[in-house]
Amino acid sequence: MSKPLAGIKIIDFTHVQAGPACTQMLAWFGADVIKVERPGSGDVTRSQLRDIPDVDALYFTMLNSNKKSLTLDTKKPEGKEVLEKLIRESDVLVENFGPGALDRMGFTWERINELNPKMIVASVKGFSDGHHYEDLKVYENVAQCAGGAASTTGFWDGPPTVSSAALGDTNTGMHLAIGILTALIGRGKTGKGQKVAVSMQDSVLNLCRVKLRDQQRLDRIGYLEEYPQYPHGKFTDVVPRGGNAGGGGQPGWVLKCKGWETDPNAYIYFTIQGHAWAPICKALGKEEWIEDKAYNTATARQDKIFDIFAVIEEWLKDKTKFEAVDILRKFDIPCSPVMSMKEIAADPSLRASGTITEVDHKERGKYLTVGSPIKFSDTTVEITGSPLLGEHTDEVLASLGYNPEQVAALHSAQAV
Ligand code: CAO
Repeated sequence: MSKPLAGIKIIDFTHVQAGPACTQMLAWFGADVIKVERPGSGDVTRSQLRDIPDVDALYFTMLNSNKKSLTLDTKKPEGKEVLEKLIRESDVLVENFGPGALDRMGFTWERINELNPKMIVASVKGFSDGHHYEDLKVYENVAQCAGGAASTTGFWDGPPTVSSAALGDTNTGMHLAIGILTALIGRGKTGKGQKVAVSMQDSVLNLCRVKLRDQQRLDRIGYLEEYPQYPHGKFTDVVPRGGNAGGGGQPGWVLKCKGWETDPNAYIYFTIQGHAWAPICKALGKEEWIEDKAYNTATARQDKIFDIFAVIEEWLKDKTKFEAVDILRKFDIPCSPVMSMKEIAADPSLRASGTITEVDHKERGKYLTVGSPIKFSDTTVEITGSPLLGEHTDEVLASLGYNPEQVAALHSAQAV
């Protein structure tokens, strides 16, 4: 069966992570994604953090699967001409250059719209248009700080902390993918393309929605009952860092299991779901707490929640994180082992579902990547290796109508 996005042609003018994560996902779902890269060097991630000399780095291969690579110097007149032809024939152009770079190249929104009124132009920037920081170049951790994630992550006695999850990069790319698909559906109704813009700050903030909820609650009542600061600690006028506390109405914490002294990940996350109090007591062998008024409501437990966690840790002392979860799941308690990346790479369920998948690369051989987290009933997502730099240059030029002599001329002008 043809893939849902088959026939959609995308000029992928992206680099590093935010843009490539977006176009990679669209390529997985069948779009024809042509990555445009500078001749000679290409996407900077090809050579960043290499583990094998002279071979595309994993940073690149894991974000650029299922794409074609066209080298093109879009600052040269010959290169601009090729890009113009591509724009005329494509549906979407995605870019995440620094602010103003596309305009400086001569490809303003107005110019692209003139070349192809059906074209959707999708951009990632650090900050949104008109923002007082709109001129800033931005990387992942900068966005996490700008979007409110860092000030609310970590422990209260430590500095603002960034997450290892790519909230600024891949998350922004996923927002952009939604924007592009929305614009494509819109174009089906109006026949017109449009500009889709997503900022990294906004995308981080969109994931920090509950922290803005907490700021407003704090402003009104002066405390936040689900934070470890309550009721024994102090609140200021800003949302504090809550360590590993649960962000909703269910208290939770990371708890030590057997072996934590030597294994940095011998922990589980344990959630005390209000209506699961009786099963929790049964699982822990603390049946006397079930009816005890000092324990049997969420409010009664609040001031001794860390004493309760200490009792659970005592119970966990002789159990590995996997043994503990195997017991707790029978009591319907929301919990998980803290998984290391090594454990995730070997996890049989993640392998079976294709979320962790092995891909072949022409020069690197086999490597692991994260496959599609989105599963379909009728669409199989196959992940193919990332392209070598310029691997599809001649093929793409031929598809644009360039004959072999013209292709050779572009090569000798170093425009491709
Ligand atoms: N041919 C010719 N020139 C090319 C080209 C090509 N194929 N591809 C890129 N270039 C040029 C651009 O036109 C630009 O030139 P000018 O600055 O002279 O106009 C130049 O390369 C550099 O582009 P850049 O500003 O995007 O690159 P940078 O390394 O300085 O900055 C980054 C990188 C990521 C900080 C910046 O691109 C950015 O802020 N992007 C938006 C936010 C974003 O996506 N960040 C996430 C990155 S993932 O962590």
